[in-house]
Amino acid sequence: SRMDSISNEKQNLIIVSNRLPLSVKRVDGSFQSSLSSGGLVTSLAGLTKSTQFQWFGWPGLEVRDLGDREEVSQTLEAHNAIPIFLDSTLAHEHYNGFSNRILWPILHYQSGVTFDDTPWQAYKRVNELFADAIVDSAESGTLIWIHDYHLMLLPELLRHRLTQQGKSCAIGFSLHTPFPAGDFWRNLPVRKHLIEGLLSSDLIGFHTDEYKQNFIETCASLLNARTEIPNQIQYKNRLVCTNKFIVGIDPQKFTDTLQMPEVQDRIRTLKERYKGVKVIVGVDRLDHIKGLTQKLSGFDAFLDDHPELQNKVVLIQVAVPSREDVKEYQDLERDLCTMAGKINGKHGTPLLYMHRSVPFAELTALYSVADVCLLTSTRDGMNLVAFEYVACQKERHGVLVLSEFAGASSFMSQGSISFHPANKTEMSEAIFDAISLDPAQRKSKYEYLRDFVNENTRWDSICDGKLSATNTRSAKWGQDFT
Ligand code: GDG
Repeated sequence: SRMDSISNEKQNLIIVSNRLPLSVKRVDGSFQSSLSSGGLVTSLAGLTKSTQFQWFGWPGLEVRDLGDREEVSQTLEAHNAIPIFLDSTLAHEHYNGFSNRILWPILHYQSGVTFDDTPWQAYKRVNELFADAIVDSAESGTLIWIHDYHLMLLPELLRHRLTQQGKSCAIGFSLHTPFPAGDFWRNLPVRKHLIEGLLSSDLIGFHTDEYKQNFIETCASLLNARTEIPNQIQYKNRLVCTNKFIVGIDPQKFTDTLQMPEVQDRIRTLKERYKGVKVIVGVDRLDHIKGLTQKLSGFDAFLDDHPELQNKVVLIQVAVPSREDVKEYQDLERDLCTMAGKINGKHGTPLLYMHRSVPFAELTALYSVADVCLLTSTRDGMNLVAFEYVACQKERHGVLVLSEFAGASSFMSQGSISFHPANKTEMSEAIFDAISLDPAQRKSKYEYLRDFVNENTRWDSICDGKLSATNTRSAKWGQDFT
């Protein structure tokens, strides 16, 4: 039966994301690729064990010459990666122009976003080019799993092409951002196109029930879709399933790294350096949604409120460079630099602000020596740093201070201290509470979070389990309805 053939061990899977998990570089006239370190990459790496898959995406650089394109394709082939070539202006308008300057802020409830037709046309064009590139590689029965907001039109464009070729495939879509409440989504003039684009999927996955519910309500109000049955959307001749998938981490990777002798050395050095000092750690991409200006003002308020703690607290903040071609991100970086300087001038250098990325081993050492992890997102799909910190706290039982606006907060609030990121007083109190907890309270919070992180590794919850199972089912519905 169809069920049996789909549960076969080696299943055909196509993964699609805007960027490939490998970065390609031109070195002395030839091309080299290296694995990127982003969250999506690590999360899907384990799939190779159970699944035969191809990964489609933009290789991150412009390649014009046909011979060069051939060479890049061959370099990537060894990693099952298939490049979709885009010229640099188009790629820039799609990625920075529409995806990051218009769509991303709206998904994260930022107001004052101005719409512009040129980047929108580029967004459509890139989604079409992706559909063209993928359709020929898919066979009936292949699962196609599309990731994130750069490709919201792709399910519809792909479905259309697949149908033309007489192919029946299940399409899954995972959104890695929040989905805003109905009325906010109206700020986007092309809102209908994007929702219709998504509704050619069989299954749409969200990080939390709230995002899922917002999406369902938007479908009902904007498109008159039928939504009486929980988790399902009926639109035109399609039945679309939605669900919540807890995107997690592989905690073992962190505990293994912490065991390495050089990491142990590093931990000893850091412990020595910060003897008698409470260490607060923050790790964020330099992005407005992470609430970094709020974090620095909250920390400033905390230091004002507690002069007795001068020289007894340090905030180590890693702000990883991100989207540096976008003006709003350049402005944010400048503001943060100024704020960091003021805080250090005023309070005797309690802040170590790093505008760079740190190697993975160093990251785990930092997590491990920190008494507190402070995450201040104004909105955030999930926030995996919260998970990673917990994975490194087996010995210290450090405290997670987590903004109520991070998706992770809807699962972790019981084991953490939550606060409103725009409220400086609340943030200051939350930090103080965190460093004042007694060992028994810390232990019980830690154990709650540890269990949550260990129960929600990506592999159990998404790939091996729910997504393929639900996809199988909705693939069948897809057939019933077409
Ligand atoms: C998006 C959504 C959602 C960071 N700095 C360094 C470094 N990192 C790694 C972290 C973590 C990852 O980057 C960041 O993941 P987050 O989930 O915290 O945040 P976003 O990048 O905004 O991710 C988010 C996620 O997608 C997944 O769906 O949770 O809400 O915004 O893994 O460790 N890694 C290294 N050096 C660094 O300096 N090695």
